[in-house]
Amino acid sequence: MNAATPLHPDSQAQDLDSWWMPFTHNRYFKTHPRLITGGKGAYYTLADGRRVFDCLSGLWCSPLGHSHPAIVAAVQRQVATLDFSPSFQMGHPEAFTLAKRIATLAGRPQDRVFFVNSGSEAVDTSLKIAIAYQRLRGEASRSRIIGRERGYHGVGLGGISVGGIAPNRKMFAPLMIPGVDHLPHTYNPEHMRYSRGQPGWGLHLAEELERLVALHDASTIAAVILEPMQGSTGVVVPPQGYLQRIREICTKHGIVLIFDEVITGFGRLGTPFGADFFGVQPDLTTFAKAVNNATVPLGGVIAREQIYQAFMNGPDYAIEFFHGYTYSGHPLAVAAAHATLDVLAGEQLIERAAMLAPILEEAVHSLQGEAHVIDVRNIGLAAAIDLAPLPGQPGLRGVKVFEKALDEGLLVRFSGDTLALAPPFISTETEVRDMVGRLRRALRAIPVS
Ligand code: PXG
Repeated sequence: MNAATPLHPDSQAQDLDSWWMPFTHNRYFKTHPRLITGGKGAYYTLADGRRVFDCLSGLWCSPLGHSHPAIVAAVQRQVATLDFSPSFQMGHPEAFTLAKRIATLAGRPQDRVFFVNSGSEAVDTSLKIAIAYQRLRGEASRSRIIGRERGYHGVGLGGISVGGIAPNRKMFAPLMIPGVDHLPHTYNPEHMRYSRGQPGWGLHLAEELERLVALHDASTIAAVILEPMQGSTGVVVPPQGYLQRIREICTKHGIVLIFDEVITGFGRLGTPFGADFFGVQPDLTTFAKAVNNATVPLGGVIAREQIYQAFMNGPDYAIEFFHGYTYSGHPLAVAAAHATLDVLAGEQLIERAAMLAPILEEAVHSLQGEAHVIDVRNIGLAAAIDLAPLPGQPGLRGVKVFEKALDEGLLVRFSGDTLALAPPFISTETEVRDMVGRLRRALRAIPVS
């Protein structure tokens, strides 16, 4: 910084150059800035004073709304009591109780929870646990991981290797972990356009896992990682019976099944985890985001008791798993998570998400037939709308609808020409219906070509 650089951010409010923003069209953004300056409940305040409804609960992560008083108070208390404590060879009491609460919420109180700081770290941690577990049980030849096309598992080197979104992978091909293969994704517009909830078509795609086992041999496969519902790619919902069949095949062949529940964990489908919604239990579960309403970065992996026990060998003074982060179990993140779980239970917000789900379904499917709309999908309190791309300019329609929606008082998420909706659990029925009504107006305001 030179002497002429203003120190106070307000004095250079227009200078947006320095922050290289993540997953953002930086050049367009910096000529069309969109700044958020406040958040309260289900609404954000923009720099120009406008109040907008938060249609994606932040980035799928703030279902209790922003600055929930109970969470604010818990974090304030914690920062004044213990701001940081080392988690290598030391621990603070609330992290242990939080781990038990999370395992219990998952319906597997004996399972163990490893804390990290993000979904990406949770995914890479789960892959390490799976590979190490196979080795510890005498199956070191199982080094291969199976992901799925269109899957999003964060941006770590493990996560992009098992993920299935080409732009996230193509630049980094030399860094990919070797031996990964992918299941086909399950989206097929011909067979499932405008389906509500789980499509009836597509169960046969689970048999592709048997085909990969036949190709590579089970003795080389450590784990399969899937999002129970593919969120980032645009709410791609598994066909009926699909996850059950994947579970059966994994069990039959000794393959660890990992559910990436970074989006589906903590109530998004109206059940504590996606595993509960679909009635299929994995061996490892990743989580992040809503675990503490995104107030302080926190993620983790829930591991089956038997997987944890496989690591517990050798002398008891030796470290069993050479992995962890400075901020694993950070006191502020943990305090925010306890408060979040208190509110989720006390205000029955998971039940509320389940109650709002059919209202969202009804509302969002009423967009069928509107200009630009080519598909609508939904499950739990989540939905996606595919828009017809502008000829030769994929992604531009999404930007245009996003901007019009902002004028209508909505912050929607667009990714390419797909819009995603995942409103806060605290939303009212009227707000959910109104969100779709405003989106309809935004769609109608966009020229057809
Ligand atoms: N797994 C899944 C299933 C995710 O959805 C991650 C891992 C990575 O989490 P972190 O905390 O490292 O970002 C995610 C993240 C969107 C959107 O608009 C989705 C995510 C992140 C940002 C935006 O769909 N998912």
